[in-house]
Amino acid sequence: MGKLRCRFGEFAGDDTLGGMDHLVPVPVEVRAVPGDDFAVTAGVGVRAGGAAAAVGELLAEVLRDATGFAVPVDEARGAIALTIDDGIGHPEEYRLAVTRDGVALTAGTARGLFAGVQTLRQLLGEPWAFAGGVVRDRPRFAHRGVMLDVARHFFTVAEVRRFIDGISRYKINVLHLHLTDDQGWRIEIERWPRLAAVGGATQVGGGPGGFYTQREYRELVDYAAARNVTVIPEIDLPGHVNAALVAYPELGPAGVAPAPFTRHGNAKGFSSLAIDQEVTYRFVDDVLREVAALTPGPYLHLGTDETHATPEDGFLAFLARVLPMASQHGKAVIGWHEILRATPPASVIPQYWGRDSSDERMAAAVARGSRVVLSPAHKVYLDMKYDPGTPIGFDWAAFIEVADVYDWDPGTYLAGVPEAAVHGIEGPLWSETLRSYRDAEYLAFPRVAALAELAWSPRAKHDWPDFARRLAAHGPRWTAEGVNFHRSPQIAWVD
Ligand code: TNX
Repeated sequence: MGKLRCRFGEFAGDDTLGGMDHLVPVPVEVRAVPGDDFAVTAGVGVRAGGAAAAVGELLAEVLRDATGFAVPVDEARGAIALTIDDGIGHPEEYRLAVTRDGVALTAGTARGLFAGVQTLRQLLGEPWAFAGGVVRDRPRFAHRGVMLDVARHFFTVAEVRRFIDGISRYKINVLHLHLTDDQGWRIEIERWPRLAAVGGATQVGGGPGGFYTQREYRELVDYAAARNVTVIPEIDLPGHVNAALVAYPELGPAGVAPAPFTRHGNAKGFSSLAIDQEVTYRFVDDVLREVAALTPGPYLHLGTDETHATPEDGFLAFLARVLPMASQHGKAVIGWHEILRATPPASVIPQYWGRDSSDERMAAAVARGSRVVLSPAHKVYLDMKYDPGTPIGFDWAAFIEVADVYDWDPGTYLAGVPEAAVHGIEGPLWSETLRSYRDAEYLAFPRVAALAELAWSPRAKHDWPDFARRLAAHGPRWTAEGVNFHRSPQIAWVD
């Protein structure tokens, strides 16, 4: 079989789809071996045991859905073999070999196997076969993130799961959930039940809002973990707290309940916790304790952006008390780069959302030993419009087309922040202008694929025309899955 058809369509000519030539993100090394495809037939099985079993089961489910075959998972037999090899040092590295005799996927950990399975999925064509060849792959950056703002617009557990499915296909491994803001509080806190019950009942535009019970949240975190996605919960402090003040007025400087806030407008950074009241610190400690207990991942995100309603000395005093609380609850802290005003310890990761290519505080933090996450707003803010015709989204940072996301180098972007200091990159999807989950998909795809390649693939493989050509083959996959993606005019989409 020389030529494969993608499972989502038939393609004439030499531009074969669904093969080694259309992988996104592009692997470190990939070599197609035409004619050495592995035919997937009714008797196919997955060989996976021990730490590989769960990933093997995920792969089997994918194959069952696509082919209707039984696809058993067994630790001793099956032509598609998933193997853990302790000799592979990097936790997300994998090696894949597809020949007419079978598929061999090897990695040092289940996380590496999961990454390899995502590659394998892109190799599946119809009639059912995996394209022949070999891949050797590992990520450039450890943190490959997307942020979803569930505060301005609430997304259900089912929607967030679907989002996790969509981003993990591209080896995104961090989902930062912006759980609290002026317009809504989305996570149940047992000690402060009105946060969710009252503070969760609003959103932009005045809809019903919503929140996750602790049980739902835990299930979401587990679902993500099974797909090598670490959830980073953000509790935005000490500003962006109007919803919390509606629920508990004693937490605010005025001590009286403000009106619920359901607009977006320009009114950013208008709310603040009462910095000089003890109740504020009991509240923060309780919230961080409960959220930390729900969080297997190492990080809590404490926000700290746009604290225009908090006096500067109060902001510094607040962080001096709150940063140690996060450590007491066993977590490292990420904050928007404004957190650097407090000169935090080097373990704190600043997330840079500025648009400048130099920032003194970022450079100084790196000089002190900090690692950083880069989210320059004019490159990776997924809530920016693609172009003036985009019906949703903002444009305050830029219009951001696919090529804009792709065309920068995180390793050289910020003065004084070398590649080794870059923990990773992240695309925030703020949701003020979103009306539905379909809107979220429209803004995320295909830009997430560009972000993912920038974060995963080595700089030496960076090549816009080649990326655009490979990306074109992903349109039919999104179409088949009902993903509402933007048909960017920069891409010669295949139908
Ligand atoms: C700025 S960037 C914000 C968010 C808004 C976003 C809209 C940052 C840390 N704060 O509160 O949702 O702009 O684009």
